[in-house]
Amino acid sequence: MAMKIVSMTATLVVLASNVLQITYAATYTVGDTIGWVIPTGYTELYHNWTDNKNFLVGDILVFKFTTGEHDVAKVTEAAYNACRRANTIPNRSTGPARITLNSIGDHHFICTFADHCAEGQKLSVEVRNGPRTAPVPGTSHNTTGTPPPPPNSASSLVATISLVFMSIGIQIAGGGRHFA
Ligand SMILES: *[C@@H]1O[C@H](CO)[C@@H](O)[C@H](O)[C@H]1NC(C)=O
Ligand SMILES: *[C@@H]1O[C@H](CO)[C@@H](O)[C@H](O)[C@H]1NC(C)=O
Ligand SMILES: *[C@@H]1O[C@H](CO)[C@@H](O)[C@H](O)[C@H]1NC(C)=O
Ligand SMILES: [Cu+2]
Repeated sequence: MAMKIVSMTATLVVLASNVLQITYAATYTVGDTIGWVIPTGYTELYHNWTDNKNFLVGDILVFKFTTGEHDVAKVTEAAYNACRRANTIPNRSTGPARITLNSIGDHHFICTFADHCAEGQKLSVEVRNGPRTAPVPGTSHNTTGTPPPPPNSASSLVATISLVFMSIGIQIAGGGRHFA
């Protein structure tokens, strides 16, 4: 009997940890509806866009731009500060471009066209350790682990509860034979 309880507990722990392992990689559209352009009005557009946002390892930046009019180059902090674009090979020349933030630290991006960077088409984000365990409101996500619940969460709750009871039933039904 004690073994049966251990076994049931193990099943519940496995089920619970599947739920806890969900991660949410946030997908941010740089500049939101403005996209990746030469800012008009004020040069701090992309600096201000990062305000109140958390960037974690695994998150994705989407740079929306017209191919042939802009690009995205990941550069050093020095190149970012000086808008140095000589010998800079753009990482992405086709819009829209998705770049996954795959390491901790500051990540710097510029557009290498003409004086676009000097006019404010530059972005610096500080990336902290992930993974993200809750979705960010107002952004889309790629989830890993248990699939995201369908729109009707009542039916997914019922499904989860029946799964738990099914597993307990299997453990009880099968328990006797293990110790025969
Ligand atoms: C951008 O941020 C700076 C510093 O926080 C602030 O002074 C400025 O007003 C902001 N600009 C806009 C247009 O929100
Ligand atoms: C961008 O390109 C440089 C080389 O030009 C490379 O070292 C770097 O890993 C690339 N980064 C991304 C995010 O693609
Ligand atoms: C995230 O989802 C998009 C489609 O919504 C897909 O194109 C992309 O490959 C996914 N990325 C990862 C890391 O799963
Ligand atoms: Cu540009």
